[in-house]
Amino acid sequence: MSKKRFNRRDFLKTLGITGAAAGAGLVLPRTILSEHAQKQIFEASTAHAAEKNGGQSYDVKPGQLDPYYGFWSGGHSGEVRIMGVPSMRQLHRIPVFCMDVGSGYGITNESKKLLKGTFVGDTHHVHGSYVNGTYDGKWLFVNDKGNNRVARIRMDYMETDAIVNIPNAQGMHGTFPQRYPKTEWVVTNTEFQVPVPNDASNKANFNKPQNYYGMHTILDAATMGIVCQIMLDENVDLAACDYQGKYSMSTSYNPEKGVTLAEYLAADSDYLIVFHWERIRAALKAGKYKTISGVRVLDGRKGSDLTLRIPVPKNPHGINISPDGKYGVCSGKVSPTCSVVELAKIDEAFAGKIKPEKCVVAQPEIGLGPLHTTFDGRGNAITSVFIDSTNVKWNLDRAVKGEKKPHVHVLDISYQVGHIMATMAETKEADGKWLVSLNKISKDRFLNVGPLKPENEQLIDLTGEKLVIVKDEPAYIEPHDVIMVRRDLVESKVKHRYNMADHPMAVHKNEIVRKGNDVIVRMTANAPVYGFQEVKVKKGNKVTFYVTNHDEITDLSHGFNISNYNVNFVVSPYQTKSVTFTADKPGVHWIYCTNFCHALHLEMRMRLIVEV
Ligand code: CUK
Ligand code: CUA
Repeated sequence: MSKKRFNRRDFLKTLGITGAAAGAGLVLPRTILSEHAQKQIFEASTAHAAEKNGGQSYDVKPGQLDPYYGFWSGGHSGEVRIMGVPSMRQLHRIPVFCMDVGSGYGITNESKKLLKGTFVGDTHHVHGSYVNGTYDGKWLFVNDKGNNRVARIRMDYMETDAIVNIPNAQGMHGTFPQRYPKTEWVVTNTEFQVPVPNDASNKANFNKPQNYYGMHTILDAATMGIVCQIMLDENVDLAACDYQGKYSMSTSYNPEKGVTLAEYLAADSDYLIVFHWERIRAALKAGKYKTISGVRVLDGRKGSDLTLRIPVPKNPHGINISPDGKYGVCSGKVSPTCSVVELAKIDEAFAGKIKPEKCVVAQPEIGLGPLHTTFDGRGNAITSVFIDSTNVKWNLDRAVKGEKKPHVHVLDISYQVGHIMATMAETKEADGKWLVSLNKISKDRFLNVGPLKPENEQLIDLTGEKLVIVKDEPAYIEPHDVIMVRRDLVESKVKHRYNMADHPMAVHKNEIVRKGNDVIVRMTANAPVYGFQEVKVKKGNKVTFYVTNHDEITDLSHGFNISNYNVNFVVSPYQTKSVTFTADKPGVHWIYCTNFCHALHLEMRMRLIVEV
């Protein structure tokens, strides 16, 4: 084992957290990992740590399938990844807001229609659609912080099927689907406050941050249209929906509308903002909105009866609801505490019977920099603690009874954890089997691959009293969050081939249609041949290829690469894709299959002849 361990002081220096940080409530943590931590990491690296702990094996043998689907957001790669848990095998990558030259997402006409020319995306939070508080295996929803979008992924094909651009807002962040009775609404938050509308018509406010606003946006899950926006004076960060279909809620900060670091940190108390859905529906019905950028905007600022502001310290980050639906846990980030909000009290606070602050029933001290909380379904919460680099398991009941340190176990992780998530933890079926800690920094945990190092995702056995690390996995840029869904809720819904009827342009007969300057080639792919062996076009023609894969055999996908034309995509069984380009380079350009499909895969090719 390497002796060289991660130096926390150096790390904080790189963050610029030194003297000034004290004013922000940050205290310098331990400088190096404790001996205890090193021993623990060593123990974890021995093969049988998990078996010793709870008898649970993380070893998924060749040919065996994982009991959980993990859906990982891919950060500023713009994608979503599917992992097997506990094997941590990467099973699939779903391009969402980004271009993917392997599958042709961003290259084909169909995907261009979704992306509308914007290939930069930053996916943070991925959540599944719900029925009665658990996953129904239908959709995933994911935000794009980079360009103000939310996407929907249909889980039968595991592909992006809708992307909505959200106006009047910037930095879509916390995003959460309705949990009960089923997902009809999806809420999404803006990290950044901006002028509303944020366009030339409102230029008078560009330099007046006091006239910037945050938004809690409600989407219709089925249509991916915008139901309404609720305007706020705060930056709204993470989001959650309750288990009753009554409320959504968001952590928030910066009610002072600062635009510099010192200003964001000025207030000692920020809010958990709760949104009252019944009142929102009534306000829409009563026409109490302004239409801005084509969207109905309701006023949720202080004094509004649509919102409740529960004071919590300080720049809180995660809001996570316990699987029994009783508590919301706000992680303090700049405060070492987690605030436990009893959701039943929210009714009384909205009714004016109690003050909002009375909703907070416990405030245990968890560690330095608590970010996100997850649950084992047995009454324990596990919180990621960024500055300490720990996962802290603590008991909710003990906290509510007033214990300041209701800790069960503190696990050192490597290093600087962001999100953590337990299996099924965002459902009422939380099963407390596995925990994943998404650590931002890997330092010396893996072979050195240059200055851009992988992140470190650690798999933790959650079945025993203590948390035990059983696996380190490197990850490329830059997983933020994850959900882990029991296999039986997903597997039967996932298809092996497309329904040809889902693609109205599916090709049943090979044909070339010429209309003026346009050449439309409609063509099959059927191992090991394309529908044509050659296609002749004239220089300057606008050429469109439609390709339908007619192989129904599971896992027989074809590629379609046009030499010199910057085109490649993959068509899977019964799928149709198309691409349009100008034939501006005369010559012979071989089109070939890029995806291994047949003993004569190499021979699966044809000529595009661009004549002059
Ligand atoms: S997160 Cu997105 S900025 Cu904690 Cu989900 Cu960090
Ligand atoms: Cu078709 Cu390779």
